[in-house]
Amino acid sequence: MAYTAPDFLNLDTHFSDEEKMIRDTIRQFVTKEIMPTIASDYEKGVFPKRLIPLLAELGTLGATIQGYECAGLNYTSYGLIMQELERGDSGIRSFVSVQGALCMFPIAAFGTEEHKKKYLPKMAKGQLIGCFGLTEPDFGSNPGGMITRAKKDGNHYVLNGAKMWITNGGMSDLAIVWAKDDDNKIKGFIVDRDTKGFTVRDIEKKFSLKASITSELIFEDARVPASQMLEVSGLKGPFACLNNARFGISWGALGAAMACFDEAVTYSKTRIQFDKPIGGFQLVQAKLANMYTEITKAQLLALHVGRMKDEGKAQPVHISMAKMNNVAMALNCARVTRDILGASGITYEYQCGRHMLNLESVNTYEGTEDIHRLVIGEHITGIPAYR
Ligand code: TGC
Ligand code: FAD
Repeated sequence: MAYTAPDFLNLDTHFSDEEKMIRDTIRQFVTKEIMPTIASDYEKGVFPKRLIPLLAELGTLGATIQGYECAGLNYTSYGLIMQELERGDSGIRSFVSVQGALCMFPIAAFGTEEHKKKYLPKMAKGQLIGCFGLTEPDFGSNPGGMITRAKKDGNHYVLNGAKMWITNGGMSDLAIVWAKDDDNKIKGFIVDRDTKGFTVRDIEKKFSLKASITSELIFEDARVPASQMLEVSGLKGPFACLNNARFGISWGALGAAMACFDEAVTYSKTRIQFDKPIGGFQLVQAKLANMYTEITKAQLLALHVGRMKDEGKAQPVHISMAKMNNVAMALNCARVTRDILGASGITYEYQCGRHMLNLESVNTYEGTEDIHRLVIGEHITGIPAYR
């Protein structure tokens, strides 16, 4: 079915011709390559790997990185790419987020020249896939408590511990792993998949992000050359990556919300009950009007934070607000669309149920909705309320 993207305030006029061209290219790609098969991929619980070379060819992997065969786009363009990909499915956007923001970015920002030359061009081409291991079974919202250890042994570090809920884990060629060294400082390591003592177990039977691979990474005396350590120390290393990924998610969630709104409008104009389209009832119109308003506000927030990021002025707390607001907004749009579609909304024939289940994860990962609320609370009061 044709897709009409909501743009109530004609925000198109705020994008450059290049940004619109990038957005429209990805929009067409999603319509042609993702929409025809995504419901079936999701139902089967498989990530469509055939998309990887296509996503690479479009320059979506590590899109903001300059050089090393990456596209070197601005952050607003990157946001628009995420918006369009998540119109297709959160799992596809997740794949691109993790590869670019969580794996290629730390190599570009904290890696040596040798790391950059070795990994970035191949990652941009989708020939090497990365995953990002921060969360542990007992440390999710509080990653600073991690117990994974990196013990120095000559010119190697020996890694022991486990990382949980790791996107792309099962198909990755390398992992960016965060662990505490002998001085209790958090360090990042590029761990090649064939490292002895590094094993991966996929997490099956999910009802969310089914078209995405989620895994556990296990390290048992995994010896990693000291030369694979990134040049950053402390939580600010992983958090710098999260700032980029959370920014992308704030745009991506918009795409899922826009897809749901379009589906709700189309359905409400054609579904007849009590002898007229359900879109003619005031209660249904109220739901559509509220969704339209919330999507419009979220578009303004994403666009403004995008421009701030391009000017180097976006602070983590701005990104927290965009991630918190836009994902919660999208989740609500998906739930309301599911309601407007009645029983049809629970089938794979429509998108809203799939988006709704995906967005439950998106609301949790990269900092839960409440963690971002607390980041904003700390900004307002100066008092951290996490512990
Ligand atoms: P805190 O004491 O506040 O900070 C420790 C150090 O980190 C610095 N920092 C940041 N730096 C850059 N960007 C940020 N956003 C930063 N936030 C904090 C801070 O300045 C400090 O630096 P320094 O030099 O003084 O040491 O640390 P805390 O542990 O008390 O932090 C509080 C809290 C709750 C905000 C933080 O722990 C948090 O954000 N928790 C959420 C964890 C999270 O988001 N995990 C995500 C895992 S990855 C993932 O989900 C991928 S899903 C991918 C997909 O499929 O798309
Ligand atoms: P918890 O931290 O246990 O939180 C449970 C509940 O308690 C939440 O409602 C939370 O808001 C609340 N809570 C916790 N602390 C506080 C507090 N101080 N005040 C108030 N409420 C609080 N991680 C990675 O490192 N890499 C990945 O690639 C990755 N991919 C993921 C993919 C999927 C599909 C999912 C679902 C998760 C992924 N994660 C990944 C993990 C994700 O980042 C964590 O799930 C998230 O940070 C929350 O941690 P948790 O699940 O342990 O929940």
